[in-house]
Amino acid sequence: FNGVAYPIQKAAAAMYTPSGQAQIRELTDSYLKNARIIRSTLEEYGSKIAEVPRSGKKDIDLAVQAAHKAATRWAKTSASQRSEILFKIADRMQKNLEKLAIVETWDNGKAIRETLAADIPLAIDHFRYFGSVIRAEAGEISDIDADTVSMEVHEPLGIVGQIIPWNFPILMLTWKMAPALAAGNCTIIKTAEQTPISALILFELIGDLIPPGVANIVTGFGPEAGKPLAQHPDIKKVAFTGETTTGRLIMQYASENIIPVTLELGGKSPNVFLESVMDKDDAFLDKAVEGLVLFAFNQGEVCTCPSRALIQENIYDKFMERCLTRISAITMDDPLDSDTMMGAQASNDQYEKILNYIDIGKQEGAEVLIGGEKYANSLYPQGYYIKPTVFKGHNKMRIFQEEIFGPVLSVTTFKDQDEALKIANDTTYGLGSGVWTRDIHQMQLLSRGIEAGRVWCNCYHAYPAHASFGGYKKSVDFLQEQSIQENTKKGIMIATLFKDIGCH
Ligand code: TXE
Repeated sequence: FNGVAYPIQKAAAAMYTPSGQAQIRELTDSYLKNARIIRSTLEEYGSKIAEVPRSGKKDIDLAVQAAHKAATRWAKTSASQRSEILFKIADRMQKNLEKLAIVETWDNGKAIRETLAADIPLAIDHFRYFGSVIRAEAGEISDIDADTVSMEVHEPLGIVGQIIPWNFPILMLTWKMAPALAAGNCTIIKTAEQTPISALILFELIGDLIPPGVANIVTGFGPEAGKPLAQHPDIKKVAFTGETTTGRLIMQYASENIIPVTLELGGKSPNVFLESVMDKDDAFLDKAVEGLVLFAFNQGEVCTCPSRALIQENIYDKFMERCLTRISAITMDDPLDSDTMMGAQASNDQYEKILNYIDIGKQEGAEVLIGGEKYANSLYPQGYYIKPTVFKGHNKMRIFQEEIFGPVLSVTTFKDQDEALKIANDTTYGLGSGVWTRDIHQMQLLSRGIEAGRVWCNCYHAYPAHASFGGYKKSVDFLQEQSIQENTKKGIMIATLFKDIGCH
């Protein structure tokens, strides 16, 4: 992990630390000019910024026809031709980094420092990654007997349907589209109705690089545009990211035509903090606290964000005191301001959902340690801002069991390793998780014992394209489509000292 210069690590560094702030400043100098222009065009809160098509079955049919025309020729292109196109897409995105970051912030509400330093650079890196690995992909030959060999070759599926959510519009699109195109498939992407704009702008930017019909984009609502896509008899695979109940529907639709499905659904990611995070000078402790605060409170609209913190009871007081101090330092302001650490929630629905869960937590008797209410941003007083919130309670509460998808952290304590494991696995989800300890034995035990597709150890939310990820239980199979050869994996990512995450 040390030495992997990965954009999200830099983004992480940039969030809270003085040196990180300087890095972000460098990135944002030229951007700020644009941001001011954009801001001055936003006359009042709630103004319309764009109109997008509300597509339906007819549009899906058109997209499938377009893909159908392109599919045979595209499938016959060489891996190096496709690789070159993916690299060109990455280069074009790199040149337009600021534009894409601003649009993404506008579309979703997340802070510009995230889109500028994480979302868009990660997307660019994934196009480069899949442009590279497709050239290295090799089949296998088995010797059957002296006269016979059996060959395994990889062939594209054809047209794939990809339905994405609103929390990482461009990155989510990339996670789905880059491997599909690399493998020689044509794709039809259905964006989330809340955030269609950045994906359209991206397509405008890269449209001339991709042969017509190979990559198609459709905007609109789930039941109107997503359903006919998942049901379409000419679709050979559906990839979906979103809510678990929607995932179930997608499986039903796809089953009508026996279409294989990849689902990435919700999460309730436990992060276990063991007593050995305490060290002589508190350096390790501070890093662990930083890791939790940084990733729990970037709007919390990340399927793997640490939404449950399990803290060993003998370190709870000191740990929590530091944690709350860090949380109080989080700045919430205009998402386009590069000093803003936490932006707005993505939509009114999501905002209401989170506030409702905050009420549920209070009614369940959980103790509010910080936050627990909306935040009135001076620039957009009616914007969808919620204060970073920490509840103390127990794992049977709904706020510990259900996906809130907001800046709400549910905290509980445990006595020993066995109890930690029991609490961590007491959930229907199994997506992300974290283990924080200086004891390698505990790390090994917990990282193998936690039922989650990714266990980060002494680090968090690093998403290198070349690190595997899976999913357990109702989270199904996270990022399976990231791998061109599909299979389910559990990824354990260990950072020895957590130093390159740049918390200090
Ligand atoms: O998700 P939906 P929503 C969770 C999170 C959030 C909740 C609701 O807890 O609060 O889901 O978010 C399309 N047929 N996650 O309502 O509805 C929809 O148009 C076909 C976790 O936005 O699942 C969009 O493109 N498609 C998640 C996509 O599905 C349908 C990220 C996701 O929307 C459809 C987002 C239908 N019947 C939300 N209904 C994660 N794991 O990252 C909707 N869609």
